[in-house]
Amino acid sequence: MIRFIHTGDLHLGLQFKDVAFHRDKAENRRLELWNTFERIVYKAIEDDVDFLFIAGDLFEEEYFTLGDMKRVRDNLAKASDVRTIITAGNHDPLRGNSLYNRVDWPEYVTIFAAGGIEKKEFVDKGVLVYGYSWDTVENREDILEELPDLDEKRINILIIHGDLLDRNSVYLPLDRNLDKVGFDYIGLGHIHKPTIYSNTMAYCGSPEPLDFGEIGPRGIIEGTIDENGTNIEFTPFSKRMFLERRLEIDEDMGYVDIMDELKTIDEESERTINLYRVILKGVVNRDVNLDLEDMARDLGEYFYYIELIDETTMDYDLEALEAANRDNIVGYFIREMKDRGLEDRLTRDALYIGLDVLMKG
Ligand SMILES: [Mn+2]
Repeated sequence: MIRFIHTGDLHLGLQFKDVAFHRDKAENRRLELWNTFERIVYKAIEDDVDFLFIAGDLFEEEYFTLGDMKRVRDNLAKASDVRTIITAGNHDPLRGNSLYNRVDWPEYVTIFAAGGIEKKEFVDKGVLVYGYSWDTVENREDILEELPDLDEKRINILIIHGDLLDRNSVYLPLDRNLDKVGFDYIGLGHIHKPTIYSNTMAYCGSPEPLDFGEIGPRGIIEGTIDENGTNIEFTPFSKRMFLERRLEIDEDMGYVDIMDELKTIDEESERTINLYRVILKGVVNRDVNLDLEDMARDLGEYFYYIELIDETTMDYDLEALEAANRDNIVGYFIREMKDRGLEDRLTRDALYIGLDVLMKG
């Protein structure tokens, strides 16, 4: 039996320059990527796995330094009983001047060369690993064409960074049929959302999410392969999650009510670790001043990070509006909606949304 950990898309070195969240949080995030990488290596050692697969985008070429590369090397060097397998992705392509080529690697770390699918044998483990490294930032090769024959007496594993979701992708489009070729495991990189397609094919996803485009749990894939087949499972491993919540408010709620709801939108143990985006929905009382930045600041001690998005509508003074607009479309609209019955939540929301449009128009 062999045991493995499959990771990828760590994006070490990323500087989070474009993200919406505050600079000190972004700087923290950069350190947390490193910390999570180091935790993964430590786990590989502790769990005594046979292989640690890294399926591309280990680092950000744009920001990475030789010192950073040595830090990667020195971490992996600690895992001397683990075969670490690295295939390069589109963010860390393996071309001539790549930092991958500028440090000396221990013999138990294998970095696949660019230029097509390569095969490496690990005799003591009875394993053949097929790997593919990028040497460009875009790539439309058809790798199914060049797949070598598998050796059925061995365990066959493919590690590759590519796009299984889009046949027209410029990021190495892959075919779902890859799973039918006969590999005991296909460890994919590139899509940051962890996705298990079958027992034998999965995206590990980014172990540490990078922004609000990567909502929910993130982690690693842990697996075993023996004569009965392959078993894999997703293990949450990120230090923090990006989370999105919705808060429905209504015209009966004052500022304090809204803040109280926000403060308790999740357990304290979650709020003080994760990064939250809360979308405010519903109808706001016209006396409540929703200053989102002030509110987020006020909530600072309740959340590690929170940002608010306002998708509310205002509750208009219907009597005054109707009186002032008796003979135009605003008045007609209010009367029509009143006739339909404002005790119905949907009708009332439709009225306020419609008024928003009409008043701004
Ligand atoms: Mn990536």
